[in-house]
Amino acid sequence: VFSLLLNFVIGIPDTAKAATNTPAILPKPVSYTIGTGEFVITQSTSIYVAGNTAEETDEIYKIGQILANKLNVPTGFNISVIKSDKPQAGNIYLTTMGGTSSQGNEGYDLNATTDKVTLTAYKPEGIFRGNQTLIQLLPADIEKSAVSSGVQWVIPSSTISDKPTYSYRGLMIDVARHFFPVDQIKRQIDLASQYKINKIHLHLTDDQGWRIEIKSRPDLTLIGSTTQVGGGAGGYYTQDQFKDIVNYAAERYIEVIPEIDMPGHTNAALASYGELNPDGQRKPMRTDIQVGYSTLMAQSEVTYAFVEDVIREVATISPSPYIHIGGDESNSTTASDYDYFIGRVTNIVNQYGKKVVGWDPSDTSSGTASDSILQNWHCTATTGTSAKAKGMKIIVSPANAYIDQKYYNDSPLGLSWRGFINTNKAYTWDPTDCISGANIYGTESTLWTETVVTQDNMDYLIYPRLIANAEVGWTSKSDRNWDDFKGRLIDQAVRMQNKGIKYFADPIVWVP
Ligand code: TNX
Repeated sequence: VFSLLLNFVIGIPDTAKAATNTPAILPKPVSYTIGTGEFVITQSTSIYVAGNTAEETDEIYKIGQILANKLNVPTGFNISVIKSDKPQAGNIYLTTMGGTSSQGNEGYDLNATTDKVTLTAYKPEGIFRGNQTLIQLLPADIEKSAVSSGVQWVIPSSTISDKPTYSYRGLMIDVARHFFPVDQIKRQIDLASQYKINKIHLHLTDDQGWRIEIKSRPDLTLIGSTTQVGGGAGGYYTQDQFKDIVNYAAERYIEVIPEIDMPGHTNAALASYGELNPDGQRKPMRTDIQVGYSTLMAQSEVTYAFVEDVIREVATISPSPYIHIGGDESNSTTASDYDYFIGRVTNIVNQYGKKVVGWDPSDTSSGTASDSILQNWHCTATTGTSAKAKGMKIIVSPANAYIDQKYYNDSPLGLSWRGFINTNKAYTWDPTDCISGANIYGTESTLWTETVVTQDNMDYLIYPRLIANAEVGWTSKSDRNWDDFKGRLIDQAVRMQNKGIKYFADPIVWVP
């Protein structure tokens, strides 16, 4: 009562107070109880790490360093990481010792007392996910990129047990329509990891641009990368830059899935190599946003020699078990050519030791392998039925996950062919709405970038909708509730600001 009165007198709004007393965790954990008292991080706090093997300890040590770096910036402390399974009072302890297989790869248990903070997981990956929760338990200033003095770095006594509902929770970034430099992609990966996103799908090629160096096919980047939607300069990632992105993501326990979109969405390739066209002539590059006009020649061996060069090199630089082969909107490919093409390319991908992901209707091809994954984006009654019958895993990307669409009619950015997707729409759905009774691997939010030019544009469309989608993938349907989510998202505003995210203050959440 006294503190309420004090807040009233000095004018701290109730919401600000709620934010410090009841940390708003996004996505919502399986269970969370707050106890009495709190743990305080001070300049003498260390992070203790211990794994079941020396190798695992080394891995957790690196995760501890990422956490220490994060904490040291706003606190101004010099928190260090210590390899030891005997944590002293006053410290944070990250360990897989005592973790159980029931936690799965990403699950964790977090126990904070006045004495210490203990995070236990079955795998180091679970510790990384748990650290994101730990950070959300601290005051919002923990997200600042400069020292914030006078803050008490408290973690309320907490008992949290958590693990995800779906094991694939992805974000696709289209770097073909507009190109984004490595640092901007890394920044989005880092931000997404804080909401426990664990897959980044890079849409590397499309009609308007080819964005990945292929050494055996230099014209793909010499010619095919040189422009983008609207006629800007475009660009591409060298293979070393791509590997750099992959490593950066891997440090955050995020898998990067590269996409080479085929047989449609291939104008940049057709513009780079004349031999890929029926008349042997290079197509002009295009900077408009039409879809469905381009195709590789499904009946030409020249095509498959090209595809093999590309897949071979991508397979070499990409550690993911998957290569996404596109397969969407091949409106200029006949049905039988499409059927044949998907089968041929599936074989090539498999020969290079990778499995296929494809947009619907790639699952309908007679050549689709049962260990291929379907990305079901239409989510109609018929899309995905082949995949289901073949026992394929399915990633769902319904309109609710189309974060390239406008929020509202008057949104300055975004397309609108799938409707307006405000934050409520991005939250109130379930993967089983897309397809039921199937083997759903998880969800993916898609940032197509026809209207996205700058980093701020990306932030605007991604946030807060990615947070909503992330909770749909992580938290079970029965634990999800719009009003509860909205309350936690309201608290998240100051954190997003502190992180430097130029999010859209959706009026359905932040009442103007
Ligand atoms: C359709 S969705 C596409 C993309 C466009 C998007 C625009 C899908 C698999 N293909 O080529 O960028 O619409 O929203």
